Amino acid sequence: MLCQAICQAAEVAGHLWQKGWAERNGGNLTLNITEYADGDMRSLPALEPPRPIGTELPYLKGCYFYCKGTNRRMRDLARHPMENGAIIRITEDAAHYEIIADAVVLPTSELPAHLSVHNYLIGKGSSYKASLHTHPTELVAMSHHRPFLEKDVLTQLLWSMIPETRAFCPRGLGIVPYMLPGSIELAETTIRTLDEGYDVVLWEKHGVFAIGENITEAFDMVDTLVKSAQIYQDARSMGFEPEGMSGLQMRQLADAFGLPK
Ligand code: 2HA
Ligand code: ZN
Repeated sequence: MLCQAICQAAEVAGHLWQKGWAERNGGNLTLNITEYADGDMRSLPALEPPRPIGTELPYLKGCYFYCKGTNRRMRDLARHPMENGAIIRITEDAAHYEIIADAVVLPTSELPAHLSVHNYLIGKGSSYKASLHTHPTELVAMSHHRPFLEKDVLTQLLWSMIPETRAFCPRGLGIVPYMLPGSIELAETTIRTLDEGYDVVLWEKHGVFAIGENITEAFDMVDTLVKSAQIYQDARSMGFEPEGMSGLQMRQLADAFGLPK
């Protein structure tokens, strides 16, 4: 089962590269794999002394995560997930992690955001186990336009481009103002925005952060939003403002499929 989760991460990493959302070492992903931590995994020694997370995350005490390595490429992780990622264990003080397998590959630079989000998810009793950060070109481009950064403007616009986006990204797209990549501030603002009810948030002029039961689900929501962004941009480049589905059409869709909001 652990292999399956990591294979799924490798498959998604390949999609990210193919989509053009993962230039160089861009993006990162983490999986909460604590449910697969059997006696053998729990008895693995740390490969080096514990490192600070930079914050204390009480719900993560003794948890296990698969993390993409910092400076590692998604296209490499797709083929060699254990050489471009690592399994870490959170120590008893809930403020440090130790790398236990397979090799000393330092986790992603966005570790504070990823682990803080996992801590938040466990704290609220969520069954979500995966978090994904990537750089989808069309969505990042749209984040450079101030009017799109008003609350739920992009959600409504992207939902209205094609019924699938309303149906398969039913919680919309939250907005996080530009903040230093890798910072605790970015992690905390991401959590506050997810807590408003979103499963995907847009990091202004940087990328998106998505959560899901598994990494494929997180990827699919981003993919659906990007499809809408592409339809919008194609229409604009053909010289017209797309009409979009009406409010009534979207409400009918929400009623028919029992969608939230
Ligand atoms: O991991 O995308 O935000 C590289 C990044 C940092
Ligand atoms: Zn990034």
